[in-house]
Amino acid sequence: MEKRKWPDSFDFQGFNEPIGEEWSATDLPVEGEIPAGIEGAFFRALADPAFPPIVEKDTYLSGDGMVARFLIRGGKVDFALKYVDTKRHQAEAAAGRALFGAYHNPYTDDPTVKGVDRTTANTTPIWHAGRLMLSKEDGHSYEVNPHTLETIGSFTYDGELRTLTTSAHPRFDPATGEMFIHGYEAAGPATCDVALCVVDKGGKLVSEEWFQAPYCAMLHDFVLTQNWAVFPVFPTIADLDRMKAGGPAWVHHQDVPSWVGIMPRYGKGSEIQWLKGPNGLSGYHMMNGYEEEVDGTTLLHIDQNVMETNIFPFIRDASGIDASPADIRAALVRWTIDLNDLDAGWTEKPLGPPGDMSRTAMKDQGRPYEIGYYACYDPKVGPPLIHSVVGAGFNTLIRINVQTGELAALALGPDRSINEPVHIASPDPQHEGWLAAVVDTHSTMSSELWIVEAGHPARGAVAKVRLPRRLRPQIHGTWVSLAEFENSVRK
Ligand code: V55
Ligand code: FE
Repeated sequence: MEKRKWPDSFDFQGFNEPIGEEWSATDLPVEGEIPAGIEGAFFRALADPAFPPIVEKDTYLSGDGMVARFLIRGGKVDFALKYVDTKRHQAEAAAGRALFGAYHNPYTDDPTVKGVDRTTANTTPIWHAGRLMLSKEDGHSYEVNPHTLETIGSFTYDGELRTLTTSAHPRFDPATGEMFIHGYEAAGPATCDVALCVVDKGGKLVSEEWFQAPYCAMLHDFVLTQNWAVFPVFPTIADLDRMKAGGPAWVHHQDVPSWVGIMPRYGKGSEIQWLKGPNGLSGYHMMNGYEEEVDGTTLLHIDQNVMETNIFPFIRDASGIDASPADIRAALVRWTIDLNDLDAGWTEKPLGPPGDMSRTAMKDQGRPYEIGYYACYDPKVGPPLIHSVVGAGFNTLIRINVQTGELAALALGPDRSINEPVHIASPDPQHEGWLAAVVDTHSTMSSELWIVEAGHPARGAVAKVRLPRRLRPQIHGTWVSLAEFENSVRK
């Protein structure tokens, strides 16, 4: 292939330089020992553009979806990486060049692909009811065969789905086995319609309730508790006229309030209630949330990283916001809502240092919990290194006890970036399990899979799996036990 020419921005440089090749390898070299309790598949979504963009500037977020899988069995590790063969990927491969235009703006596409599904399915590998689905918030997920990584097609629950989108951040109730998944811009570009879908343990779509958001926000994630679905809404807003004029889809508004919508999780869309909060905030991922009975009322706690402005440089540029990432104030915080006093809005309490890609054990989702994990960039560990979606990679892995504030950290030093970890539950319920994450070394441009004791991240990796080739940084990942993997719907 002729050498591809990439735009001059961090999205395409250093560890972010596109790779664009499918490959696989078996029995990778392991330093240390894979703990015997770890058997399963670690699926990862990557963004890796097959062709240079047709717009002058483009973001990392636009890259074609690829799905990666580490398969861990009997202490051995296999790896495979393949494109998600979306309609978009097919159309561009046939043309031998990019045809889809600016991020999230269909009005900038080449006329030959008008109406073609433009999602890249590059954000999260979702596992539910024995199926693997690669998702992005701007369209429907694509089902992928978990064994062959071959793409099956767009996934719409047997055509039952009405929303035009489902997000990359479903929430699961570990007790019922249900999956709750929302979709914003449910009725099309820049619409305020949001859908909340309930999918039962068997994978059947049992309800789809719509509500109106206060504005068309980039509604990336939400929180599920035992009774509530909670939607933090931040003022990164799409505008149809601006999009039609070929402008940026997303502009962040420092002078527009944030909101939280709360809806009974099995309720009607019309039951949503809105609480208004401070102007200009931003957030993408929520760690967890739960309800607590206190003095005759119910408190709803939502734990998430909240920032004073949007973290994506391309969105700040489009918004005329001048701030370097290192100066943006942020923190892991707890927002608490008193269900008997919604007019009071919410209160905020700091929990931990700023960071993102938060995880908990699946058993803790939506109920009172203690332990969370996330990645952060700590300037004391090293200078910012180009890695992943916001420019500076994460160099520290954090374990936090959200009840006591106790922190433990694995600092990776000045030459490494860490991708989002997955939590792997242990067969021993007394044991906290493990975290697995790909760690990238910049000086050697190489990637390794690290396995860390979840309860003791500061001790470092108990096993490192060396990869023969560099990986492009991950977006999100999902752990699937070997039993679930082997009982998949697709064989
Ligand atoms: C995010 C990632 C996306 C996207 C929108 O992490 C938001 C946030 C990889 O794609 O399209
Ligand atoms: Fe995300």
